[in-house]
This record gives sequence, structure tokens and C-alpha cells, in this order.
Amino acid sequence: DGSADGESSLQLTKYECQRVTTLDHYNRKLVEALELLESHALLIGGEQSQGRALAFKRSSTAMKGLPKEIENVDEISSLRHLGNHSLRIIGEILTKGYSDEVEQIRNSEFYKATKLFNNIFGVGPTTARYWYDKGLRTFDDLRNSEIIKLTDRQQSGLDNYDELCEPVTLEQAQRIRDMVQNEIDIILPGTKSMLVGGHRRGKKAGHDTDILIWHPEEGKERGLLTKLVDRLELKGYIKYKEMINIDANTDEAFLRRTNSRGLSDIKEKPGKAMDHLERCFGIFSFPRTLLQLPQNDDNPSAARRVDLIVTPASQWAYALVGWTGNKQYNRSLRLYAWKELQINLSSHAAFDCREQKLLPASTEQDIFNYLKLTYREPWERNC
Ligand code: DCP
Ligand code: MG
Repeated sequence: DGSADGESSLQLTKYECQRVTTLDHYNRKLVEALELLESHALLIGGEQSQGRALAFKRSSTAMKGLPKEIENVDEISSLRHLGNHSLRIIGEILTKGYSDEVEQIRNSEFYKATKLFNNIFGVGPTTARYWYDKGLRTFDDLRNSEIIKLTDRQQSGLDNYDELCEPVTLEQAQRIRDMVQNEIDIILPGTKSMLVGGHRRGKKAGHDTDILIWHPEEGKERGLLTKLVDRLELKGYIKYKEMINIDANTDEAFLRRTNSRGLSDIKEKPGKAMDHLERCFGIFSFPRTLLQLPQNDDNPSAARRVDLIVTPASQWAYALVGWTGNKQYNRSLRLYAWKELQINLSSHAAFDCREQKLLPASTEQDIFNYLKLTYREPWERNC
């Protein structure tokens, strides 16, 4: 950033989206500790803790972005990405191999119980903390509790907990995508689908399978998701599902999101542009053969989390960037776009607020060009 300070100190770009961040990096132990602190801060909750969580996230992504293993805290003390707290933790780990604070949190009753609850599909930090405050600690406590009522989503998450903890390998995700493609080939020939999320970024194992679906001819995708889900349901593949933003792309729905001057919500401040993509997410149940798992006579199928997202063709490139992620990459991309270029970016579109115009894109490369960023491959977006 212009400040050349004689030392051989390490440099990092301001925003994560300006860097290359791959799954492999040099500072695993430090990143693990900072990520634990981030997750702990989120579980504590409240505005202040959320700020601290973001600071830990910024520190951990900085460590992931460094080109070498850090041996001495002086090497990174001039980086503006690291706050005092993070620097102190890093220094401690570098000098004695571990951090007292991190280990204390890791072994605390609060962290263990809330983390366990938070791992259940449908349970966010607020609910995890609420249950902890009510004295609950284990799954048995949840099942036997008379003071709490699980939502259908949480009940389903709890019932399928063990199978949902099994990682979804890339091969399994590809087979699930192939199966979905076969179904949409029957429903509407010409429809396309691809694996997005962590698997597209090169992860060999994910917590779910994210599939983006579209038809090259705008509008043809309408009604598709409902038909697809109906077919999957008939096959017995769906254990629990939630459909959101169904028919979000009908003309009426689009007009409802558009104010009187004809400005849709993306023309406002960033963050206001919600994701209106049609989506079905839930817990699916696949024959073990489909997943190439060893046969189990007691249980012929295995539960997996699946996200099916449908995008109109005109929004495909933006939906692809958004659903490829990762989450922090998106956050930095949107922040950068707004702060540096006054462009409001979402999973649907980008709106240039200076020029007062939408920026149509047909490839990811188009979007990077608009944003004046070097193109990053999906596996370089793992911050
Ligand atoms: N996404 C997002 N914000 C959210 C949820 C999702 O930006 N609140 C985007 C970024 C994610 C992508 O969607 O990378 C897929 O979401 P997942 O939760 O499935 O995350 P990943 O696929 O990246 O990781 P995992 O391997 O845990 O599934
Ligand atoms: Mg995923």
C-alpha cells in the first residue's frame, strides 16, 4: 500500500478478493487457533463479539494468504489485518507451541456444548447459546427436555446427525450432480447443472452438495425446481426439505421487488440486495450404491445435506460467483466493490451506482473485469 518500510516484512492486499488463497497454506496451526476464537466469539453472540469474530476471521484469512510459514511474530506485526488480540495469540503459539486462552476455550463446557449444538443442521449460535443457558449440554438433554421445542428442521438435523457428519466426498457430490442432471434432462432437455460451493473450490470433502441449475434460454427455468423436487421425492430421496423463493423470477415477483421509479433493490445500498434465487435445501437420503458406500443391510441409504439453486440465465455468472464462495471471499468481494467502486454486487447482478447502470455479465471473467480485479480460479477463493 505504498508504505515501503525498509524491513523485509510481509505484505498483504487490503481485501481477500485481491489475493490468491488456496486450501493449502503455510500456517495451519495459527489458522486453526484463530478460527476457533472466531467460532467462540460467534457462539457468545452480541454486537461486540460479532465484531471480534470478524477481526479473528480477518486475521485467519491473512495467515492463510501468507507465502511462508511464520516463525516469529515480528514478521507480521506490521500487517494492519491483525489486531492486538490476534497478534498476542499468534506470539504465544509461536513461542511455546500453544495458547492458554485457546486451550482454555477449547476445553470449556460452554464451547464444547454450544459447538456441539451448533453442528446440528438448523441450529445457529443464538439457539445453541439459549439451550446452553437453559442448562442443556448433550443431545440426550435436547431429546428429553421439556422446556424446549425443536423445530422440524432441527429435529431432522438431530435425527440424522451422525450421517450428516460424514464428509461428502467430491466423487459423491459428482454422483449426486449426475443424478440431478439425469432428472432435469427428462423434465426439460437443455437444462444445465454444475457443482458449486466448496467442491468447486477444490475441496475433497464438504459438509453438503451445492448444485446450481439453469436453462440457457431465459425464463425456461420457471417451475423447474418444483418439478425436480417432486421427482426426487417420488424416488424417496428427500427426508426433509425447505423450498425458498419459489417463483421469485416471475414477472409479478420481479415487479414487487422493484419500486415505483423502476429501481430494483440492487440499486440501493449494498447488503440490501437479498438473494432471491429459487432454492431447495434439506436433508436427502441416497441409496448407498449411488454414493458408492459399502452395503449396510440395516440401513440401505445414507443422509446427506443438499442445496439445489436455480438461476435465470441472465444472472448465471453472478449466481456462480456467489454460490462458489467461499463466504468470506464473497464478503470481501462485496465490500471491495462497494467501498472502492460504488458497485453493489449480489448473487443476481451488479449495479454501478456512479453510472446508474446494471452490469450484465455472461462469465465470471466479465465480473472480475467490471471489478478491476485479476481473475481468480475457484480454488484460489478459499479464504
Ligand atoms: N454462501 C454465502 N452466504 C451464505 C451461505 C452460502 O455466501 N450465508 C455461498 C458461499 C458458499 C456457498 O454459498 O461458499 C456454499 O455454501 P456452503 O454453506 O455449502 O459452504 P461451502 O460449500 O463453501 O462449504 P462446505 O464444504 O462446508 O459445504
Ligand atoms: Mg457446500
